[in-house]
Amino acid sequence: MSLKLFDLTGRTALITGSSRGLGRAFAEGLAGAGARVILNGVNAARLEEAAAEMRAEGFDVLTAAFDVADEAAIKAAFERLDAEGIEVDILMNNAGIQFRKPMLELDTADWQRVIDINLTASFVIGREAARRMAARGRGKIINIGSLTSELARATVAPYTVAKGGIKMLTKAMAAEWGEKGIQSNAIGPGYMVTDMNEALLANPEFDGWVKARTPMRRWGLPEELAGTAIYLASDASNYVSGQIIYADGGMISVL
Ligand code: GCO
Repeated sequence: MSLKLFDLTGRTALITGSSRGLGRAFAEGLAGAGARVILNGVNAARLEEAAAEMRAEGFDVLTAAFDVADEAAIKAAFERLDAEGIEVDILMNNAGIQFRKPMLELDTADWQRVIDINLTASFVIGREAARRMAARGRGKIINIGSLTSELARATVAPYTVAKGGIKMLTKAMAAEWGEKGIQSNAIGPGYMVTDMNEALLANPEFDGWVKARTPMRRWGLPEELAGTAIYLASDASNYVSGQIIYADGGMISVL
């Protein structure tokens, strides 16, 4: 079996929320496998900075600054790509936020914001990309789930509901778009060393819980997710659809 199956040369990947954290690691991974990457974020200056750093590594990088919770901005971004003749072969719906508060104290506006960014955005951006992929008869969509796609943890209800929804959205996309040549899969990161988890990492009790609860006894590093992304973005996964692959040090598989 040839490693060429994992080669992304000639493919273009849009990764939402990719100026830093997991999104940046995904972009570095796909670019390292040969893809041209389109970085996305809300902050245009930070995006250009990330793009410049990756171009300095020799990667082919474009940017598309838009808020994933803004449907009009999403449509405009895809129309700009159309006008520039840029085809999105691979979409990674990575952008996400966390909001930790017990439900009894949670405002509906905070709940809705997490759902809009962590779930609805993946549908809206997925639909825009899939309309164009379907016209070409091929495409790869990779959504980002979580351990909370399967299990709940107190204080993160909207995130949990959104990530549970991502697992099923991934399957719904597979159900409807398989016949159009589109594979839809997801990655479920475990506890990763990211800005989003800074407060948890700094909490010795929580840190200890993660290490005790995870068979590999440690937090994951963003770059450790890149291989799974390359697999799901490449021809190596051409008959894989509707799946969620957990990269969590074994956490979700043990009691
Ligand atoms: C939390 C964390 C988690 C992780 C990850 C685990 O508050 O428990 O933020 O949600 O980020 O999603 O899979």
